[in-house]
Amino acid sequence: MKRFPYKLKSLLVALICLPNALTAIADNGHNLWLNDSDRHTSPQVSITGKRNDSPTLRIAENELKRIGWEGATTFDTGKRDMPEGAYSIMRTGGGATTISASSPIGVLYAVYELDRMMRCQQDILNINVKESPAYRYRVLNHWDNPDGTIERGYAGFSIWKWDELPDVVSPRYEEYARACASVGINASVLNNVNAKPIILSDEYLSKIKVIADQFRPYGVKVFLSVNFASPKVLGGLATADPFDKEVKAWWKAKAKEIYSLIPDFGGFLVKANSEGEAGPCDYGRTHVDGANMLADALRPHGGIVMWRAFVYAPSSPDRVMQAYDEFKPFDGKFKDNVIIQVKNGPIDFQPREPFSPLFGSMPKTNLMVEFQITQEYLGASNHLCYLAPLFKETLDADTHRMPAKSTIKEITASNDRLSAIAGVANIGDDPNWCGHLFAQSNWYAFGRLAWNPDMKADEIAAEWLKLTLSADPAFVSPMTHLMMESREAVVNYMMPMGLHHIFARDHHYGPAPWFEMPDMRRDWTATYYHQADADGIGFDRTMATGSGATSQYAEPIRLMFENKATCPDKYLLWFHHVAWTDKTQNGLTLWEDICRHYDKGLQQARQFQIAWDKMRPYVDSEKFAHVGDKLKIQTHDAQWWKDACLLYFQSINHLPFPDDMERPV
Ligand code: GCW
Repeated sequence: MKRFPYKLKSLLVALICLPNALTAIADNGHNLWLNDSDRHTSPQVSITGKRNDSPTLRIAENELKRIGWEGATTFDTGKRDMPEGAYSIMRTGGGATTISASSPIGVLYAVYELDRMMRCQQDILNINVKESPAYRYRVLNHWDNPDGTIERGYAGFSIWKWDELPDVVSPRYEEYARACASVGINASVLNNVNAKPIILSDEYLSKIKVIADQFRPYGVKVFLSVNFASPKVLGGLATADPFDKEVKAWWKAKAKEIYSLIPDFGGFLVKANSEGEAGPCDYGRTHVDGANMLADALRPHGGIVMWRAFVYAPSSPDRVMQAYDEFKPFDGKFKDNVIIQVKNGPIDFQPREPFSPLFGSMPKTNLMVEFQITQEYLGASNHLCYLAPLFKETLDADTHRMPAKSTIKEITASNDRLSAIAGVANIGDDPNWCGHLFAQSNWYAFGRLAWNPDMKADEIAAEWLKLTLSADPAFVSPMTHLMMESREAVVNYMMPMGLHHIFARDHHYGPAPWFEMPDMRRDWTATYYHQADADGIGFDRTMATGSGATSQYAEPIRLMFENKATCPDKYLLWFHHVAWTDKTQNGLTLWEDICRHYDKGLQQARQFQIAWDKMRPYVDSEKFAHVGDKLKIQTHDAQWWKDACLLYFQSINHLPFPDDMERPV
């Protein structure tokens, strides 16, 4: 028998494998939720209104072709009465489409909306949509350093290639801006809030200009984090005192220089007098003095200052109280182009925190929420943890500070004044951008909620799944369910019932509830936060017997938190020191309830693996294996968390585990 020619055989193998190989290349997650498959058509696009030479409109036209839109389409950019970014889309009976907006970016947003509608299989024959963004600035904060590393980044190195810029322009700059625009994100702070002065040097500004040029057609404004000591370190001045004439002049000149390169530059983000960073308090001045000085420098150019309220000092008797105590007295004192950036909770992006009491407490001050999209305290890019439920928990929380409209989203999303919302990005140079494929959903969800905080978390999850993986209901339904459960699962196996900050020091990944060191700041140890002893566990923050942090909330919340019987179990150990044998709202003893939560979290992680394993038919093999592998790590870690925490707490209370619970191993 003639031997099968070797070359022909390899060719056949290659041909058989080629489609898979191509899928693998195309499907490594690089495209995010923007499926770039070939759906080209040639809709007839006509442009009315001004600026028909706009690069943004050209992109909108190309995107319309890419998504396969059909029929005559009009871009009308003459609608003066619409806020920036807002748009309307009209189409009746499958005929012509009219997209109206006040400026080109609204048109581009509308085209991405059409893409979403098509791929989520909504009715596109009859469309009558009007959309307007809730927040004026929808911001990603990158904690990227000039050396290419990312603080709390879990998806590789920075996508900003400082050593190549300005000569080499990575295609990722445009891809990033496009992804942001597709969900309405319109601002990007390129560098870490722990800012190095060098970012304002001529050398770096010329690089930043190139990035800004790439972002501009997609409506994404560049912002920079600035180091308050820059006039000294970079400018060679003797001081960075905000009252010093030369310092003021230095910032004014710097602002002018930046705007000459980047005319639509957004402004500065500042972390001052926090975790060792420089600030106005170094010179006996206040946060108001520092922020207003920078605001004056930016005002002639239309820039804003986002000034962070993340402050805590070892001298504070209770870390959760400090931002409120320090900032509330400044209400009404900041200039109107300053906005105070407040983390969602009073500590630091924990798996669960009550909302920061600053929201609603400074009615004469612009205030914005800062979320963390990167999962510093939620399993990094190893754990599947869909964050929209966490974001919603804050946005929907009612502060009871105003007679009406007192939820955090209502307070912060006002249209009458400067409004913004920020998320610390989870983006790096990994091929799939975010390390974990499902972590892309958190970038997506942040953008969607920044546009419309009334959207539901499950609605966004389903949308993301359809756009990114498969629109098959047999996939979307169980996976939406899994995503919706995932954050609670993480809370259960890490820090249930109001426990917080019992992480291992520095990396914040694994458990270390036992962590303390003789000469260390108390608020950097874990035992400070859980306060477990033979009798009970939890931080007493009541006014009656504890630190009094409950006093920072308005009635009736203050009373609800203050009273052990009415404090929701999910915040119980945040506000109360509770006896191990006390009964919780579940009717269990506290110890039993804690055990059950940890065990439930572990069982949930196991169920996620089982659910995912059934999804093989709907997902390409590379993504299927990637997510499966990550879920293995997650389940392993869930067991680690449960065992470490329960065995440690048991070493303190000496109580038995509930009979019917799986023992720590
Ligand atoms: O959560 C802490 C992080 C720091 C971070 C800081 C902040 C950028 O552990 O890495 O620094 O918060 O938000 O400023």
